[in-house]
Amino acid sequence: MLPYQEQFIDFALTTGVLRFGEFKLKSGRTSPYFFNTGLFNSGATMLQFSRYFATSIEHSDIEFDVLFGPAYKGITLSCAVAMALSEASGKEIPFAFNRKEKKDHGEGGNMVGAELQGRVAIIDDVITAGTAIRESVAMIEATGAKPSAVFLALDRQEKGQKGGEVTEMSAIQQVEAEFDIPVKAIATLDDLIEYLKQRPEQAENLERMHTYREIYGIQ
Ligand code: OMP
Repeated sequence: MLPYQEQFIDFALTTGVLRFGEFKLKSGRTSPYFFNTGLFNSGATMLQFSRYFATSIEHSDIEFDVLFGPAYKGITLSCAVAMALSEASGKEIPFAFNRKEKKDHGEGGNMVGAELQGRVAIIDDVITAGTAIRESVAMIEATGAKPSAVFLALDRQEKGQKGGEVTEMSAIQQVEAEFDIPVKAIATLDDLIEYLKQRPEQAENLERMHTYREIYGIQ
């Protein structure tokens, strides 16, 4: 775990975005932690969040031409992270997002922002089933551009589900394999566990996280 990842986990905990407890997930699983980026809901916290995202993207060494955020969460995310990346690099970072409702007047269509061209990186907070990413890939390909990477806030590194069956690969690994594109998250479940290991007062949470990883974690 790199220092910025540890700082990001600290920040997610102080803002209440990352919580330990008992949470029911979309998959039906009961998780000892939950990550809710909807709570980065002020100018200051969004700015800080987007700077961590920018640092993670720079560490990935993945190059791209346009940053694309799927509606709705990706709308604010693509804008904020493009700003943070510009701040860090001094470069123009074109960004775009879609609207869910197609507009039939004015400029029409469902894309807003920079034209999708060249290598397009998708940005989102967490992938659960990968539906939003698959839809994004289809939208990007329909414009003739190339989906080239996915940037996420957290990789839960847990087994996926397909047609009611548990899969050995996570939804993220499935996306990587299916589209042959890299996925890079600011932090992962492994990072969270490493973070807890360094904090003796978190021993109970660590144990619950270990148990959860043993049952649902990917190899
Ligand atoms: P979208 O933002 O629509 O992709 O949904 C993400 C889903 O992941 C939401 O249903 C969340 O409730 C869920 N989720 C988190 O946001 N954070 C987690 O730590 C775990 C989940 C989840 O349910 O797996």
